Amino acid sequence: MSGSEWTCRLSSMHEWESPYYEPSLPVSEKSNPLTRDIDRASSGCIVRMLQACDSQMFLEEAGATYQRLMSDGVVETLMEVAKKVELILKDPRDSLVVLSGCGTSGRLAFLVTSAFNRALKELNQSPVYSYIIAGGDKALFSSQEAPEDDPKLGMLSLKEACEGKKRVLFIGISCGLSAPFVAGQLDLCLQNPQVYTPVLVGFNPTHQARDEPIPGCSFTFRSVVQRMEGLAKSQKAFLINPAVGPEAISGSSRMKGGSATKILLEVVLSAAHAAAFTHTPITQQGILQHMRAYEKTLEIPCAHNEGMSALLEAAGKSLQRGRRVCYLGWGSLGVLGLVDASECVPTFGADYEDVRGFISGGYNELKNNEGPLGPDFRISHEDFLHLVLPSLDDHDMVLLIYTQTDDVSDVEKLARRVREKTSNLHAVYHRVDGDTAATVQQDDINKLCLSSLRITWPSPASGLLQMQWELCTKLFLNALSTGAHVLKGKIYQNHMMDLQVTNSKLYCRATRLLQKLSGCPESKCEEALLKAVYKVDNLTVEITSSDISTHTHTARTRTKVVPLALVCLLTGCSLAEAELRLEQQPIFSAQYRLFHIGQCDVSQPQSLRGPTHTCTG
Ligand code: S6P
Repeated sequence: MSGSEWTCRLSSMHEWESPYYEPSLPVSEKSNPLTRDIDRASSGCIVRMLQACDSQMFLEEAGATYQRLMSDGVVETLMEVAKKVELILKDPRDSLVVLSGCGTSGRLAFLVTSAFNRALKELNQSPVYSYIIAGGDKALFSSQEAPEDDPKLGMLSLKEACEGKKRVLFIGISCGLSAPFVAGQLDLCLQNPQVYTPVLVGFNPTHQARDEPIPGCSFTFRSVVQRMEGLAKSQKAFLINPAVGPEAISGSSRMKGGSATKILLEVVLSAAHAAAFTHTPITQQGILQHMRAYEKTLEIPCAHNEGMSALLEAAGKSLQRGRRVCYLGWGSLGVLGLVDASECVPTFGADYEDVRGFISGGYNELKNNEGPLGPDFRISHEDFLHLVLPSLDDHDMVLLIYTQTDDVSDVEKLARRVREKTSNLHAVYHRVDGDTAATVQQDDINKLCLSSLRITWPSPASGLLQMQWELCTKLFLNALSTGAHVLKGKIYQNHMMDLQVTNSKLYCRATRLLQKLSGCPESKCEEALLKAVYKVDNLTVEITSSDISTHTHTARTRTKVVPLALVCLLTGCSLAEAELRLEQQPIFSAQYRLFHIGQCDVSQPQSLRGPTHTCTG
């Protein structure tokens, strides 16, 4: 890379921090300058762009506008919270640590809670961790965006989880400091300090916390945060809110937001466990060491760029042909597969069948609060064999996700079954250097696969290594599903066009996007959005006088509302005409270029995503 390219890369690495860069938006909603051209990038370039975005999580604080993951203040708070957890671990009577969030934040609450309760079980200790996800367990594997707007539901679910408890450490996660569900829970904690100590995890500075009124409440997210700031001085409340930079796809907090949540929670809980059970004091150095292990984990995907872009290309091809991508996972990596797959629906407007995850052992492995979730949520490998495998062929991609500590003979058996139907079989697996167990089976699996990403780790298997495997797998899967949808043409610049408008955050994001892409005033954009939501060319008074929750409720059953609204705004055509145009040209990023900037030749499928951007370095 030349000197000027490097300077240019560095400046876009930090550009988002300038007070003049998209000043009205919080960090979590800004668009990332590094991925501005991701919609026109090659698969290799997409992989590198996503990695560059992930590496922003560990940028140094020196001279920066915002505090970072490893800033002194953040590390100090992590130590204080770890000490609170340690106290509960040492005397768990009538006590609970609750982790709660909406969407991805709730899914990570579940993942982390499961891992640390498992660790307690191995030590013959009773579980002290509990998770809450807005919308209940079905939200673990499907998009349930509406409960995010309900602060009362948040409060009630917290009260229910903590019934009879005298001491609760509540960890509320909201990457954007925005979810009313979490605000309601934090408010409950602040009103009952004799029982609850609130901790907030998110990735915006406090002054960027959402300040929109919440219907039926006297507080906003920001006012709750301000009350917590006051109490933080006396350690009666804790705020952990470093900035990790804008997401690669604007607002897609399942990516860095989710990864950073996992890192922070695991650092805190690991330190607390070490203090309570192995007399290892909680120190700044210990916390930083654990963080650096994660920072190193980020380098692993970089070492597998070629294999990664081949996987992304294969997944992209399957999706472009309207075929499937299936993840078959084992253990906690299987959970990550389930989560990544289910997030494609709200993130990319994907069909439930486009990307699906399955886990060995199904619900027995999962041990979620509500147990099996019924016929709409089939997640085991047996379900895959019965329901999905029979319809697969070479155009469908299947990815095995496992580690050497899983039942490798089971992996081989399943690989053989899959191979009978499709040659488009791939594997990502983790092993420890020098471990020769199951080498023969491993070689057999490799022979069955079109490509295998073998990730070799230097240290012996341990709790920390399992967490690193998980983070690494999360980064891989997020990159794979994001990249494949970019290749499918679902993204314009670095914005998701076809977002669902099913809660107030998404409604505001959709209106903003329409403003940005059409150049029309906010009121006109909101009007166009409502017309698309209600499927009318003229808005009635009843519609315009309804509140956002009515709009988002109606939008649950609608598809392509943002693309439709944009076509109407750009061309002035009716909804029916806009629908027709989208049918003729379903790849919306191309449609947009065609209408707006005339860059795209729709007759040439290769050029649908516009001229390919080449990336250096
Ligand atoms: C984001 C994901 C969403 C969010 C959810 C909670 O990629 O699709 O489901 O996780 O909206 O967001 P937050 O900011 O409260 O963590």
